[in-house]
Amino acid sequence: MKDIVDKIHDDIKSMRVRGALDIAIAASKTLKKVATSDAKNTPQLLQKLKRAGKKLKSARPTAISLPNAVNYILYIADKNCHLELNEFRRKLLESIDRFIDEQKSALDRIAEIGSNLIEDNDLILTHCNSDTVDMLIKRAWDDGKEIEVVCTETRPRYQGHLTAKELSNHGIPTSLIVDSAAHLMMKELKIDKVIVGADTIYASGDMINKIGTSQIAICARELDIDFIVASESIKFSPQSLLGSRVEMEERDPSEVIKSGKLPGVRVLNPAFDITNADYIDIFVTEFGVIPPEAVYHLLREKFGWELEI
Ligand code: RI2
Repeated sequence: MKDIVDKIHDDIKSMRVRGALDIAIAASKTLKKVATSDAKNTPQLLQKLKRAGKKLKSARPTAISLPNAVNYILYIADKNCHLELNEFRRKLLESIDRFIDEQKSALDRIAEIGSNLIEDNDLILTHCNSDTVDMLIKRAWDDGKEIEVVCTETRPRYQGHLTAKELSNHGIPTSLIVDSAAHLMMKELKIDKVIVGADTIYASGDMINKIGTSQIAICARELDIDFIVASESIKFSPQSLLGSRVEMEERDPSEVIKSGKLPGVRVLNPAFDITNADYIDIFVTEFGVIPPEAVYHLLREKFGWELEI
């Protein structure tokens, strides 16, 4: 049987498990399993956890939520490595459970805060598939807001179809457009708000999300449409305070062209792009609504531990 760490690594890499928050939670649950596995003593278990963490972090490079979750759990493990094995395990499992619960509460809090930003008759455009955005929009609908949503398909993997299905199953009037119709539809349908999720947010307020997000943000600015990012703080990059940048994932050409090639043509498949802070109006986080300029302060306040390592 395949080792659980290898299995989850492969699930994340192949995007069977996807979405920035979901991959962080999947990695946390995997480390929880490793924490309950056989070991002779604390140093041995700590070694196992570090090996597993390294493997999990290598599954996909761009969403900072993945290393943030793993690094946090390893930080707690390191801090408690003086404890004897059973006590070490107990402490660690408790911390992982608390961490996972905090992520779920963050999602809920963002939905609550975000719903208050939505007005009756708002026409919202979203790109790709973000659980955070889905939750926010569904909460607004449940709170009685009469809204409609336009989803972009999000080639090449069509995650926009997932969003459209989810929101329409919830009873929300939903339309689907091809990615290249975004500008025209934003203008003709008179979109009120664009709301997207995030994979990584830098201290500068620049934000990484699914490929195509940045051009939608530029269109939103041209048309004077609010551009809102809904994101848990787990997607903020503490290392960006020190100038560090994540690797931008480039996926297999076979996701774009079934055969993987067009004779004589190089097929490129970048999975993410960076939206400049200048094009972002606000971030909705579990700590409240903040402008891009406030990301720096939030990072210093909430992720000080990360910079101590
Ligand atoms: P939640 C996804 O990445 C999308 O880019 C989405 O906007 C972002 O993660 C955040 O998703 P991918 O895994 O955490 O589809 O809000 O490449 O679910």
